[in-house]
Parts: sequence; C-alpha cells; structure tokens
Amino acid sequence: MQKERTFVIIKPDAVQRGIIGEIISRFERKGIKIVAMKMESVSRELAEKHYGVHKGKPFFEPTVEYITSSPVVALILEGNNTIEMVRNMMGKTDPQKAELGTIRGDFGQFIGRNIIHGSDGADTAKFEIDLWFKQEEISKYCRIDEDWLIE
Ligand code: IDP
Ligand code: MG
Repeated sequence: MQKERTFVIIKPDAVQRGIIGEIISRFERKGIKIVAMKMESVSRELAEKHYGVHKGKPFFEPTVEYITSSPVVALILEGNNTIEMVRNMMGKTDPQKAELGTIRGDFGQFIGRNIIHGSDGADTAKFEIDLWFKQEEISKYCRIDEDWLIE
C-alpha cells in the first residue's frame, strides 16, 4: 500500500461562501487524514510560484488575482493513493463539466471560481507542500480508525 501526501487549497470563493467545513468533512468521512492545515492570505509572490507552470497562459493573471483575493485554507492530506483520490473527489477543473457528487460539481458553477485545488501528481505534491508548509507545521499521528479503513 502506497501512503502518500497531497496538497489542497480551499480557495477564496469557498471560504467566502462558508463551505470550508463541508469540504473538509468530505475528506474526513472518506478516511483521509489531515496532517497540516492553516488559513492564509496568499501573497502575490506565493501565488505566482504556486501557479508558475501556467505562466504565459491567458488564465494565469486572473487565477493569481483569484487566489490572492481573500483568505484560503491550505491543507496537507495523507493516506492511501491520496493524490488521485482527492483529484477524483474534486472533479474536473470546470465545475460545469465536473460530475455531481464531486466537490466542484456540487458547489461550483464557473471555471474561474472552482472551489478547490489539489496536487496533480507526486512531484507537484512535493513541490507544493514544500512551498506552502514548514516541516514543523506537519503533524505525525495515527487516526484511531486506520486499522478499520485499510484491509
Ligand atoms: P486544476 O486546478 O484542475 O489542476 P489547471 O488546469 O491546473 O486545473 O488550472 C489551474 C487553475 O487555473 C484552475 O483550478 C482554475 O482556477 C484556473 N483555470 C484553469 N483554466 C482556466 C480557464 O480556462 N479560465 C479561468 N481559470 C482557469
Ligand atoms: Mg493543476
């Protein structure tokens, strides 16, 4: 079994709309462990680094403005195959195309207000975790349900 970490941002629109708890509770109910979490007003510098791969694309500047427009909640989630599982729970980038039952499909309407970010692969997860969190902000602990979650 592959235990891995992923990086998630509950974006400004989700914070403003009061659905932080709804989103976090989906991860908790799925059995995914939260190992780090903080609310942060994102600087332009951090936003530009985070979205660096998209520099030069037409949506780069609006996306940097979106993510810096109001506080976000940043999390590190840990568990079995967590990167792919969280991406599946998020749904497609465009909430119009995301399936109902996914976070973007259930809560969003526009691609420029798509509720949540999650790392798209192992290298990205490592880059984003190191960019957003210090080692001492990450907690190591066992959830009491771990033995009942994994076969
Ligand atoms: P992802 O968040 O599903 O991985 P990416 O293609 O990596 O999607 O794009 C990063 C973010 O940039 C998206 O989550 C969204 O906030 C924004 N974005 C991407 N494409 C568009 C677009 O066509 N219009 C507006 N915003 C976009
Ligand atoms: Mg992406």
